[in-house]
Amino acid sequence: MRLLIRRSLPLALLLVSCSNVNADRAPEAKADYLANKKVNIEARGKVYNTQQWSDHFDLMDANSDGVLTAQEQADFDAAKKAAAVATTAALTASDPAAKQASKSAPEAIAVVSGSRATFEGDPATTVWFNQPGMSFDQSLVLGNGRIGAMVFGGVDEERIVLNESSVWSGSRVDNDIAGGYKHLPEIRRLLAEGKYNDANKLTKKHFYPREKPVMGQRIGTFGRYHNLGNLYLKFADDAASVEEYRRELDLNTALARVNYRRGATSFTREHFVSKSDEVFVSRLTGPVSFTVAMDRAERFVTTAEGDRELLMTGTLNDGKGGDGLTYVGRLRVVGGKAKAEGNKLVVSADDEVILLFAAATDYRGFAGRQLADPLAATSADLDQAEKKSFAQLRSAQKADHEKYFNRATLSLPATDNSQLPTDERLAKYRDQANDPALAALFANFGRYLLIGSSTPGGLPANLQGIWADKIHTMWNGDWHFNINVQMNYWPALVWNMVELHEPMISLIESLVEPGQKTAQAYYDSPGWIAHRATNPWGYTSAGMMDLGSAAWLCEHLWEQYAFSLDKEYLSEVYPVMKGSAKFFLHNLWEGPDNNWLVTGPSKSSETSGLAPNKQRAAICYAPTMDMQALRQLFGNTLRMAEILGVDEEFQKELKAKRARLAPNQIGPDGRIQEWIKPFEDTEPTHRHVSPLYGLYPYYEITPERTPELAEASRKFLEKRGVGQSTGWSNAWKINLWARLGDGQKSWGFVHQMLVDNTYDNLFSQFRPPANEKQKKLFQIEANFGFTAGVAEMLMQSHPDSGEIDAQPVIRLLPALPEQWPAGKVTGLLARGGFEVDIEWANGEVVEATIHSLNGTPGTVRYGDQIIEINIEAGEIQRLVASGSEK
Ligand code: FUC
Repeated sequence: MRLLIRRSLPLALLLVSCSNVNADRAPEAKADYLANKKVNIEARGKVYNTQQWSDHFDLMDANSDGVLTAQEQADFDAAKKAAAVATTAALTASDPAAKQASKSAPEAIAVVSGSRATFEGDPATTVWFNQPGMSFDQSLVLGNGRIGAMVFGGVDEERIVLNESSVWSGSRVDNDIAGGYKHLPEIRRLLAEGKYNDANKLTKKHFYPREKPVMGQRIGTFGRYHNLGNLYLKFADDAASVEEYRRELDLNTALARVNYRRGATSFTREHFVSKSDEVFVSRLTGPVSFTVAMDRAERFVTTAEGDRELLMTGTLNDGKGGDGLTYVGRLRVVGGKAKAEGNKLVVSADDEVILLFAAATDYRGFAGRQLADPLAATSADLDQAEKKSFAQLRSAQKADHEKYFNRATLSLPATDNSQLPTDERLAKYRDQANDPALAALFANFGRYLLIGSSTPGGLPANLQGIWADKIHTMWNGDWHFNINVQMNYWPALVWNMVELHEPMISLIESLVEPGQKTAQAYYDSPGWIAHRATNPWGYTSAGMMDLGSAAWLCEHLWEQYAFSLDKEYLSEVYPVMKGSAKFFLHNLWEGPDNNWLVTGPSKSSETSGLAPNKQRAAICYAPTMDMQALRQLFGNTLRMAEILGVDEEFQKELKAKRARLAPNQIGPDGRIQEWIKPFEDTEPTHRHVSPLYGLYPYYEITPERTPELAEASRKFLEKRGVGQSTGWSNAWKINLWARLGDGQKSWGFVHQMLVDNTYDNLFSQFRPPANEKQKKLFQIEANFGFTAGVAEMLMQSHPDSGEIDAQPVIRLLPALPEQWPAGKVTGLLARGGFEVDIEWANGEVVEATIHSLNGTPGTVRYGDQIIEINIEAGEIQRLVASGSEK
């Protein structure tokens, strides 16, 4: 079908009828996740049972090379023992508050009987349940970018998990150990000679920090993101059975609502977190009578402040044996009657009562509220909020949320399955029910979560966004940047939430100062560098050696400009970009192959190749991803300098060295090579797909301009496997297959994620439940990667190549799977300053509108049709299918 060009105001878009679609199951057979991993581990000459594998896996990721040293193994065993002792102690503790906090999950089991509530709402924007949640992964998730709440909705007892984005232990310390550079020539010589074992040892010895991130029970100076606490509402006993229970989250307005009837009485509870007013608000309607309490698992005191306020406060571990950051959670009862009883409040009301909750810390760092006195600040927040009516609070919060959420929409065909409560809907979907709208819901949920966990001026979304129910968050709930934090921000630009990308930019800027010290200390180098993971304390030290990940961060600096064309912003971030480029320019060396310039010691994220001499190239030189990320970094830095008209000499250096970087290579088996030589994979189905960085998120590999490399990427991706993997790995693969233009393969991973990587409340699950004994784990980046992937299937706007002057191309429906024959997406942002709406039916565009934001010329591609766009800022170009002309 050809598209015809119509310039005018857009007509009202047709509604697409949502007929049942014949969806086949994913064409791929499910690989046995665990078996794969076992193979991977055994390929290293080790034998692990399932439990050991699971434990090993957790620890391995804190490591730089995937091998446990005796010391690490001993630390881990000790930590496990300590954890067991601590748990037993908590369970037998006589302090009722500690007991309360320790039993967390089973808390909210409630008997809900009688008639069921039925579906009302949009299946692409409603998360709902017929019963209370039993654990955080069944809760309704709320957030204002800083304060988070997870609502369980119990009828006898409501538990709400509370979060605040700066609740971090640890402290700022100098972790660098100077002098590694003295050994760089030797390490590089060993690498060039293929003596990987020796290079590995020497790197480990000279490139380590005073203290690296620790996991388990011990808190080091790196610190950890923690749960803030729990809020409990214990309702007065009522023997009447619960009818018409419904617990619902409306993604359009960010309101959580719990409704039910007991006997003749109806109860409603509404919850939201307001950005404008910096408070979490709950309104309870109906004759209510309940006790309010707050606790957390450690380091807290809760006291009643008068009859209407509860104050929970404490000081976190600084990781050096002292007190670190101070946090405060303060709750106020507005309306009804309230009376303090010990450290609880007893509340009752005939019609309604409102709870306001404020939270703050005294964290003062690169982002966040920068408060000296969180006690005073939370009081002031509550005083301010109390002056407003519920309706005023709600309308301000709704506007804050809609500002971002309504900029884009997505709908895919709904079916009978789409009408079910979300947990049943997922279960039936797993059992082969057809439900394209479920993918739309999951994608919309990613947009929702980004609004909830990111706010301009705030800290960026961490490994769990801002939502943690535990003190010991996995991987410290930090900012890992060898995939995770970048993936968190993949949907921000394309889904039209440019402002929410800002916390990511500040995170990168925050690394410059400590990263300059790190560059000096370890590399005797100008510029700045950081190594794979960071925290609010400016951690940049060596130890985790996948160097390319720091260059990867800088992609975000450029992309923000590519979408917004904001020159003022560009001059602000150019020095950051330049600092990173300077580091890498200084540290490139001429490797033994073809005079190519290479990085090293470095690694291809968290995996290693087996060299012909049977040595493992864990620490290596010129892993493919590094080279791709450097071509991108140098290219983008060059473009910035050109646009700003600065640094001519530096531009020349960048151009010259960029041309000499080791190129992408295709191995003898036809796959893109992960290392500079065609080493054997030690982990053929490893979750990282590092050498495909050049395909997505970067775009130096495209089917149009580099078809051989695109084909080699396809082969690489196929060998990495199509079955179960970590959430983020599957999410990345949605995007990669979309870039290869293969909608069916992308859909296979969409499907895989909905089957394997999704909790009932739609949080993404890191590990598939391949084995009951494996610990489940929530990591949020897969939510975001999924949302970005769905956009990538429907519209892409990257240039066709990594050439410096390559221009963006808007591709309509580049990877549409047959399972989504009809649908509508609006408000997607395209590079070059365009907003794009697409409506399609029978797998073809019915109408697309391209809205120019700043009058730049653009190119649209639909199949083999190329359409040049030349309109003024604010104008709209309609493209309608021939035959459906209006
Ligand atoms: C990276 C990944 C791990 C995990 C961790 C938080 O290191 O390789 O799988 O997601 O980040």
